[in-house]
Amino acid sequence: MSSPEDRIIVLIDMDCFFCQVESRDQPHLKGHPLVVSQNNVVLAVSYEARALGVTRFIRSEEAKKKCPSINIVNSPISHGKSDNTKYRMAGQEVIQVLKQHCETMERASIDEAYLDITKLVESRLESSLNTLRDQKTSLANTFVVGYSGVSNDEAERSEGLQRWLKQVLDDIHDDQARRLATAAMIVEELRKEILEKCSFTCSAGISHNKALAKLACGLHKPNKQTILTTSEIPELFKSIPVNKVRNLGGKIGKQLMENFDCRVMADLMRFSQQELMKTFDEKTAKWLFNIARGIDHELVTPRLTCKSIAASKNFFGKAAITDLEGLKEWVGELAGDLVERLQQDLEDNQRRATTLTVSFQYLVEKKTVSQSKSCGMGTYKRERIAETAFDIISRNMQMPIVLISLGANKFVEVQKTGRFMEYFKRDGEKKSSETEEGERGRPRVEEMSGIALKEKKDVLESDGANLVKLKEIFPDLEDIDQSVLQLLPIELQNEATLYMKGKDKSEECKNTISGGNSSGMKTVRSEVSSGNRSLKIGCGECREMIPGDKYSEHCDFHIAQNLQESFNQSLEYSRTRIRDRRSPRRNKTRRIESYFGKLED
Ligand code: DCP
Ligand code: MG
Repeated sequence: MSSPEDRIIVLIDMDCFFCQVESRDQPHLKGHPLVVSQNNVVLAVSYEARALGVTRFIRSEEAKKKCPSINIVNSPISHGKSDNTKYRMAGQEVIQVLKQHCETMERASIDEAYLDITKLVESRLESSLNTLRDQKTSLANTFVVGYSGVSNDEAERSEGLQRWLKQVLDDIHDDQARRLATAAMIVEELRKEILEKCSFTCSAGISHNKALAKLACGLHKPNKQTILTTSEIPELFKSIPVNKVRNLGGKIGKQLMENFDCRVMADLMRFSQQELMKTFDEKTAKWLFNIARGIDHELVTPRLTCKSIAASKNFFGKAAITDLEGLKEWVGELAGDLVERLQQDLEDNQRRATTLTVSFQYLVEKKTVSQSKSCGMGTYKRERIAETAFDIISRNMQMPIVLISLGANKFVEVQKTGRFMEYFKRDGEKKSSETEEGERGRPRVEEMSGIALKEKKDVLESDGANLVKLKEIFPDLEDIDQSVLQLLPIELQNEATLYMKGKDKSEECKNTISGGNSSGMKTVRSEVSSGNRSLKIGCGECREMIPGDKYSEHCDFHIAQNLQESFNQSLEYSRTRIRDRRSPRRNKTRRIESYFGKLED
């Protein structure tokens, strides 16, 4: 491939997806006007209902008024809010079919996926062109931009397609077009297989990048596919509104219309990158300059799962949350919903979210104010997530609250293949064969004496590799979920216990210091100082091997560091700055500072 634009990219988008899922469950709805509503708002409209003027986002009653014969299905409710699990799982069925044919696939939404089929096309180029030449396939649902007309008229489609195909097959030099024709054959097959296996129709866009594939896909629906060649872009862009292009639907599109008077994509061609940089940053300006010419370098990132999982709810009008009781109730519901989905996701995709993002909106003088805060997530426990969310939102104390969203993101894999448990079993097997190597050079436990023996044994038996593994599963080791912990092989359970002990120990000391008594710290020192000074001791906090005679000093450093961190956190969260310079907190901070000063000396 000489350039990224030589890629063959496809967008598959399911037709009126929620409606198809519902009519698969209730076949008597198939072929009839149908809408799927959530909270009385229409989210999906069947093509039969669209033909009768029903549109998305109207209220169910309005849909009924427009089309008295309409069937209205309310989507399932769970935790007091709409539950899309059924639709998500149906989308997953389609992904499973596509996965059999294409590795480079990115799930873009509940019913959309991008596929990079460049390699597949290469491998089938010659044979597919022969098939097309021999007219063994009719590409029955394929449209070609610039050839097949803008409507879904079949005669026009067929005539235009044949004209284009003749050109493609005669001109052996138009490699791009030949590869797009091959792609069209492959996509017809994929769509047929989806219909056979899942009973869903879908539409597709076939072109050289994500933006063009997405644009092409929307041109002919339902149950159709559209080829967009680069040579047709200038003409097509004369009629494409700016906000219909991927990534231009929001603020950027609005700025282009307001600041540059761009109505259609062809208008954007008039501006140089420098001119665009007067409004946009360099990266955006460059992207806009390229997209005006149909160029988009964004790769299809292999990803079959969504980047984040969120449980959200709007609280419109009288439903707005006005007190802490209401807030507590709803964060509990949303956390419950989130946890159910995260647990399912863990089972399905063997990954754990590491970050929790709490977003909420409240009204101030009838204006909506949005806030969002992210923090580490080391547990899938409903209560802990609810507490964290409650803490974040209530700290703000602004009412009424009109939206709450609890999102989990930054996922880490917990295994590459096979089941969760098998992974750890395999890993455990590997570990035992590595034990000999890992043991070399370590002091024998019997070499130690006194009270410190037990603690040192624990520390010394700890293995850095185990800690790395443990961190893959529990990125926030501060908050380990015991129920999941019990599923792990014993060495990882031990590692976690050791880690927690190390934490408890420093917590204990922290508490003692905060209370104005330093005896806890001294105890740790005296225990450790009874050990063999020639040995190195693994630090339970930072995992470094520390010479025995430096160990107590090292522990003190962590104690002070932890204390400092906890002060920093409370300072960050505090809404009012410390005003009283003589406050006890200030005195404590000074003590820590002087302690660090002492260490540096
Ligand atoms: N959906 C939703 N909320 C939105 C938009 C869509 O819950 N704001 C749901 C309902 C849709 C599904 O997601 O059925 C897929 O969205 P699409 O935009 O792909 O719309 P459809 O699949 O319904 O129709 P189309 O045939 O135009 O793709
Ligand atoms: Mg769709």
